[in-house]
Amino acid sequence: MTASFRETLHPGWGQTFEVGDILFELDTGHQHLLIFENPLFGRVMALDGAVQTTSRDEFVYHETLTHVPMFSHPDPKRVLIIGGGDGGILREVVKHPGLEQVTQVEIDAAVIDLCKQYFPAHSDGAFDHPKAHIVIGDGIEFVNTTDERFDIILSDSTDPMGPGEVLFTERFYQGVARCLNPGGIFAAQNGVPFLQLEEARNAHQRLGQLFADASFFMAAVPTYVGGAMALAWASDDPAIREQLSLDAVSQRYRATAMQTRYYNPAIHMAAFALPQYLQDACDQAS
Ligand code: AG3
Repeated sequence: MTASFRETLHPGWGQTFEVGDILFELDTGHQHLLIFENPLFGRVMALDGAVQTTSRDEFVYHETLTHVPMFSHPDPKRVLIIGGGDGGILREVVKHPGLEQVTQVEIDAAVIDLCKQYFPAHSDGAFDHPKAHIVIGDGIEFVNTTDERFDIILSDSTDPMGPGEVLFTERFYQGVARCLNPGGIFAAQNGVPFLQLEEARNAHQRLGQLFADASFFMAAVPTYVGGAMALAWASDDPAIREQLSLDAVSQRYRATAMQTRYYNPAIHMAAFALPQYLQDACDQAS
């Protein structure tokens, strides 16, 4: 019999992976971490029974979460990443030539070490990039105490359970608001709203109290099953999103000459279109 892994993130229903070699299994003290091989998705990492990343489809998520905010901003120089221990977001952030500094705050050093070893293409050397500054620490503490200010803050967290839970609280969002520069943009993993509508509603309601503009953008990540994933968006200036043009995005994208596999300017503009059930949940929440 072949071994299998069944995701337990959504009660009553879950995707199943055939498990080839188990490469790593550990209780990190923060969470239960499992890395295994699957014939279709390559290497798969799960934390506490929820799929976090696979080598085959990670680019969809990392490119969208990074480049939609980065190319919406006219000139992002200072970036903060919360979580994101596999380095996929960091890899995409350092592709932006105008970047001056990126700080990443990850609570679990073990995740970074293991991902360097088992998912080297995720970070692709970015942890050693001269503009990258890695802090092992608590993201919520960091945003509430740092003197630094950022143009873009990206939260690449687990779902709101276990260590990721605090990254969906008012206190975290308040910290984000406090260290975002004027015109800055916050973006965050927010689950698949078809199955996790409450999480979208909560985030929207909390962010809406702190930011003039709170919304979502979307991407269909194959292994984040249950429909397209919602990525939270917040900024103090609604015009950044509402008046963004395809021309501006295309110009910024072309100027970097970067290679992407999912992201492009048309995807960028389309990502802001929300299904009506999510739009309605936002309207009720605000
Ligand atoms: N970040 C997002 C995992 C979320 C999975 N959630 C879900 N399917 N509802 C994982 C780390 C990627 N760098």
